[in-house]
Amino acid sequence: MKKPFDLSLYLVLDPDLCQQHSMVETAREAVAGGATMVQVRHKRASTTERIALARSVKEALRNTPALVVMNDDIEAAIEAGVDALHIGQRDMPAASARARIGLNMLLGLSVNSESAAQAVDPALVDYVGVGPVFATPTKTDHEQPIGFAGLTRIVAACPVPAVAIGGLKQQHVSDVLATGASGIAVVSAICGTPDPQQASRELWERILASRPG
Ligand code: TZP
Ligand code: MG
Repeated sequence: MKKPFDLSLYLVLDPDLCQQHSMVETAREAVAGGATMVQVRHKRASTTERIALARSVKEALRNTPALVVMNDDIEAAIEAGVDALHIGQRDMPAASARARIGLNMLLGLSVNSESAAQAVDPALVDYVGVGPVFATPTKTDHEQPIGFAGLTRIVAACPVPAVAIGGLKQQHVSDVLATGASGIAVVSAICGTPDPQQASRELWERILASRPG
């Protein structure tokens, strides 16, 4: 069974930014502070290393509601038994990914344009990552930044829930959620901080404060 998912506070782990704490420790601390999903994204690692890392993250988050996502590496996702696979537009077609992972794993897809959002098939894809909202040094090869206006249009065009990414910090939470996005995805706002639990808690408090009702 696919697990129910909550995109509210989506941490993407980065091995270069997780300096003061290991990636596993960062995941644990971030979830203690409120992170709802944790993506293992390690471009330089081998599949074997990604499997080991994902297993360690899963173990660290075992008694929490947070979900573990694998970026790009479909074999690692299956082997580690993570909750979700996240792919980019250029990685592989969503239909191929869905055929390979089956019906029990969530599938996330990156989108950067309204046309890509309209092309999303909700029978295949469970959520989208939309961005970059702002230019960010964390991903050097990112697409053209879309800003909040672009985010609003893309979220509206998309048939599945969206999480915004790219240059997002605490002060952007309310503007992100006002676009209709379901959540905020961050790397440096959590990984690059001395206290990932505190950074997550502050983001989480802004999320709660920004929600209607
Ligand atoms: N995809 C689009 S932007 C980005 C990714 C993985 C990096 C976002 O990093 P940060 O540090 O939150 O700006
Ligand atoms: Mg990718």
